[in-house]
Amino acid sequence: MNQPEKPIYVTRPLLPPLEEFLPYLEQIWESKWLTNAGPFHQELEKKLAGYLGVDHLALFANGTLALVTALQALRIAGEVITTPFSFVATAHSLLWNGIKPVFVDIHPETFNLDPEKIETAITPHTTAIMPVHVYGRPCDVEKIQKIADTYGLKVIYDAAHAFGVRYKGESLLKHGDLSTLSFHATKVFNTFEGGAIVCPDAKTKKRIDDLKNFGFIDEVTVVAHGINAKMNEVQAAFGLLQLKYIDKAIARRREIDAQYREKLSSVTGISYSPLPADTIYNYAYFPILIEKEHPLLRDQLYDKLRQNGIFARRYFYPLISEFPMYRGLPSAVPSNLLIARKVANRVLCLPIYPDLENESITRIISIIKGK
Ligand code: T4K
Repeated sequence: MNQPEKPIYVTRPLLPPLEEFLPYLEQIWESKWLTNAGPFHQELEKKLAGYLGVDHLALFANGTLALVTALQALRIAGEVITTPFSFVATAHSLLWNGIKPVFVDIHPETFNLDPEKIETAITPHTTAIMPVHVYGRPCDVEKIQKIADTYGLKVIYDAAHAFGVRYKGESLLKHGDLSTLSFHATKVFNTFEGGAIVCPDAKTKKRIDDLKNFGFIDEVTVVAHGINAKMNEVQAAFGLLQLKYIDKAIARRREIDAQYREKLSSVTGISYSPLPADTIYNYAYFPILIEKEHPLLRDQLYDKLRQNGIFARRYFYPLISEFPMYRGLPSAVPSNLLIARKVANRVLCLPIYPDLENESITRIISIIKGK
């Protein structure tokens, strides 16, 4: 077994030079303003809204709290239609709000919620749809909005993977009633931990800002059982610094994506979706499917890569609907989620991050090719 000197992980965080971060820390020490909508927080909200091309954005301590608060902000209750093919936080945010998730199958090419299957899952208790732009690839936002309009439903996009993605000339994050982002260490843009809600108007942002601060609207008035979901000044300062490097980082991701596409195109038993149409993509993940024609099963290839120090990941296996708190739901029955099951059993996300070296890509490809 050839163990490389350094392991290659599915991702590594974008970290600008440390010396460039120190002046931000000095400012924080000087001002003694550590959290609660401090100056770096305010600046990052403005700069990110500008960079992403959205009207309003509220920062959060992490993406999960952004999801939980987005649901609370719109007073979503009853049943919400969502995808089983996501990180577990998507559905957990529903349970945290006392909402029943209703799982609908995914589309075989985009791996996103299949709009053709949404309508049959709507009941008198349905209040919203929570789709996920999985791997940063746009959902069928037009069809989803049409269904939402017809049935009077809200749409909250879990856009945790969709930082910077543009669709048909504008930010993907402008679709739906709200979109949430994650700035976790493993994401295209990170603030160590962090997240945001993108919203269309100042009134909604005010409500969201109140909810992330325990529901206070002034020193003595609490209007809702809000939570503490505030981003602190160290996180926000890091975000400001990282924003300076983000275009370069995404450009390198694009090169890596192109190398995988080129080098894997002739490999028997490996398939991958084309780049999304009408989209400026962020190359957040590089998922491949290990088809029957490949000499190894998905888990055998996963193990073989690990034995060689390459830590590809099976995002998103198992399906959310298979976890104990979800598997008893009627919509979690395997026969309802055939495509999602097939994808979850075959998918493998290959390493992709700005510092990934070309030699590492060559090495990963040769293992997949069985050399
Ligand atoms: N919605 C969706 C669709 C999401 O994907 C997520 C999070 C959320 C909502 C919730 O957002 P947050 O509340 O997390 O902001 C990771 C992340 O923890 C999670 O944020 C992410 N999705 C999910 C897809 O992936 P793990 O358990 O796979 O992470 P972990 O610790 O195994 O890290 C993966 C690899 O990344 C490591 O092998 C090495 C590298 N890494 C990781 C960390 C944490 C580093 O190099 N440095 C690091 O600090 O969940």
